Amino acid sequence: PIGYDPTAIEARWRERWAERGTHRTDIAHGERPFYALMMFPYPSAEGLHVGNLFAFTGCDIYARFQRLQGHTVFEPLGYDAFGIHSENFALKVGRHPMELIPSNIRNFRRQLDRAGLMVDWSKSVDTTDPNYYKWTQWVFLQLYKQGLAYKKAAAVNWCPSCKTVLANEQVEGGACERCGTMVEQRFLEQWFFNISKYAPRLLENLDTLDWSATTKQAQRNWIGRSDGARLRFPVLDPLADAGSSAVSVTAEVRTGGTTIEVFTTRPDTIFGATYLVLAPEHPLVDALTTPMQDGAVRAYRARAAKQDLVSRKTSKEKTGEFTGSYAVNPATGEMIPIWIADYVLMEYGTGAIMAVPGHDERDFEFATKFELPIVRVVAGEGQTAKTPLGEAAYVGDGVLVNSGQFDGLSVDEAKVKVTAWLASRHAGDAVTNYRLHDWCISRQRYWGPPIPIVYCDSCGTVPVPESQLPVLLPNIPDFKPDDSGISPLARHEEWYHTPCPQCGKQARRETDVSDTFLDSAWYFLRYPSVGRDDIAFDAATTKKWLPVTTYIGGNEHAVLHLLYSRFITMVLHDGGLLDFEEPFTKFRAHGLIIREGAKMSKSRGNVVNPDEYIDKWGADSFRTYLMFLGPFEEGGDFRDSGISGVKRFLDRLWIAVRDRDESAAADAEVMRKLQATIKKVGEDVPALSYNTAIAAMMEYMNVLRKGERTPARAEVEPLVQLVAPFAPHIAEELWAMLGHATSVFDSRWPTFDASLLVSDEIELVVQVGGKTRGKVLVPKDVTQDAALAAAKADPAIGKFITGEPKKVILVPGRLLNVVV
Ligand code: ANZ
Ligand code: ZN
Repeated sequence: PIGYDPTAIEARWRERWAERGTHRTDIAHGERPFYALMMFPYPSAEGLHVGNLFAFTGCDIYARFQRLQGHTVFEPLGYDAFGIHSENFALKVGRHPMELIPSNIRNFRRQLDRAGLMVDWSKSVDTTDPNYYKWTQWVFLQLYKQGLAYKKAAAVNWCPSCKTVLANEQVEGGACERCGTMVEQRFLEQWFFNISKYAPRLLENLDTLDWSATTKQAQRNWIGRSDGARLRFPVLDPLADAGSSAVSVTAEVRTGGTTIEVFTTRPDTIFGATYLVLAPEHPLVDALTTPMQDGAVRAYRARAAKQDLVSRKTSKEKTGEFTGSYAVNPATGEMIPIWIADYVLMEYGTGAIMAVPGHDERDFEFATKFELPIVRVVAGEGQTAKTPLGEAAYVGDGVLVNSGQFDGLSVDEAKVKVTAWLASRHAGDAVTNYRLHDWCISRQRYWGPPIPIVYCDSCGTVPVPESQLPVLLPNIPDFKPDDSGISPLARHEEWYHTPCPQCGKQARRETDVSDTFLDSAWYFLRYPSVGRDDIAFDAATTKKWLPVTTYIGGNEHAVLHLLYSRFITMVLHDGGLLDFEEPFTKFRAHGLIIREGAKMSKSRGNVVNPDEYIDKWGADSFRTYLMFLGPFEEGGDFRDSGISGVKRFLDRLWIAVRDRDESAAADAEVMRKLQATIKKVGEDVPALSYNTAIAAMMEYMNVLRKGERTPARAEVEPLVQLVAPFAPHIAEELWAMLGHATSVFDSRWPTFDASLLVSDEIELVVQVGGKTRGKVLVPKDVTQDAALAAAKADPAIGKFITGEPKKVILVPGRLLNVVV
């Protein structure tokens, strides 16, 4: 027999695990708790994707390894099954999500079971289960109680095809990320969570977290802290001064009392602010627009209102309109025109800017197009106050010029001094601004938890009392969204008519459902407490198991999901419900599997169906192969050919254990290699360097089976434990074959004898033309050619080996002599 048959072995072990409860975590009593969390999947109709399996396997290996280290490991998994993905799919295939999603979940579960994950299925969650979303609604109420949930009318990105609001990050180049339709702007009354209030804390806490550096950076960028100033520009009485040329005025005398506040990160450039720009939606626009400019301003605002926010930020060609009014630059005392333009966004800062065309690229383009004055106020290396700006703004560092008493100060000094000066004149204050917007959680869709709010004519907005949760999502046939912008639930009087929880009079339920990101912003709190129907999460259990020890997931969730989860955790902490404020102590982002150089996707037709591979090769080979594709945090290229090599490795392992000689003494050389392998795998696995760990085990196998020798028991037994996290079924089989009655995962990771760890590498002295030029590190049994190659590759030595050497002499273990 040349190999083993995974089909029979794997099915048998899965049954045994289920019977013995091998994967059940003793939540109440387990010692040294270790919470290994993986991002839960959305149960798509296509079933499990290799990308899912790559991620889950990577987490599973980590978790199994921690169990072998003596931790009580909790590895839960569930389904993120609400939301637009599921709903759109249901619409596409003409089925109801309430019927479709459970069947998707069953199929997912079947596939997941075959992957051999150490998941404790007794603690699973399905976000569409009323027993789960009851608590999602409860989370909403906690925010409401703390004054962090509010309703406001807001401009939103609206996809006319998906008929829903999109977050900015769901808009790509002005089009809907899902369907490609051009996005419009609409005004809708929506529920928001005040996450921006938490921006400073969300930013500062990042320093305390052990997370992938790229993920932390993505969060920092998203939160987007800017230090700057709010400066106030008095508006001139429009009727008194419209049309006159720029002259010095005394602000106090001629202003009508209105001021325009701008946010700037460059207060040092205020002497170069030659005009102001307001966002077209700015509330002062109507008051500022003179009768002469009224028609043009109206037309411009109407056009801007149709555009989506993303293309407004990115579009190259500058457009705008003059309001007809002027303000006073508080530094120069000059009157400067007030414009509106769509490159200024209402959502950021104050919705108004001071334009400094000399030193800001966008302002430069705008001023050039509309022939507005451009003044230099910063001079870089070799420049003076008089150096013309030429074709572009000067955005570099330097010293101030044309800036009165501040001339000669560096940009950084001037930022502080100019702000202080303006503050002393009541014209501004230093402020820190954050890009982070409040989180819009309303969705005018069907497939989500109804927002637990009732509107009553007498009592106003009334939160649904906790005792009345869940607000059940009704089963309605007409769940399809339409153009009206209101939720499908708003068509069902029989559902939304409800007695007011306060006064009992007839009232109306909120008909929007909440964002799927809310479902996933707290699911990790629920897992350990699944089964407790009286509470979202049990205090003692939570104290024991949380924060999550290690979280593994995709970098596509680096920003939103992880940020929202952190926010919700902080809010619950502030409400006295949690004693920690960061949910994920350690987070690692896994890489992506690509195929033939392209991301796997259905549209490219290059999706790998894991079922086929598992049928043919077994889950153990498939898992190990996935981990062998490349560094786990980088991912790799999936090729059909590679898996046979991994299967061969497991075959050889099986044969080695089966054919071992129980009475043979272990070979010293093999045992030395084994020590090195135990050490390496034990270091690589916790570092998620799975591919190198597998390579090390394969290398050991070559030593073990050199010349088809029969191994001794001591040479193979620890190897079975090393392989176990990767290939759990065969490891259990072999562990039993070695005479153990209990699971290999209840054994302890093998230790190694450091005294046996001799280095296989030596330092070789290299002489070139009779002179010693350095040393190279080479394998003990290096060949002359390989030693020469190593010498050439060393820059300090290689530079002396010019041309073909006349002669090369290797003194093994000591010296390489190159005659040139
Ligand atoms: C004057 C100035 C001079 C600026 C200069 C830049 C360079 P960050 O760093 O991203 O925070 N700005 C402020 N609010 C804006 C809005 N609502 N829409 C569009 N742009 C806005 O950017 C801050 C800078 O972006 C601010 O500093 C402002 O332009 C602009 F040489 O003010 B600055
Ligand atoms: Zn009422």
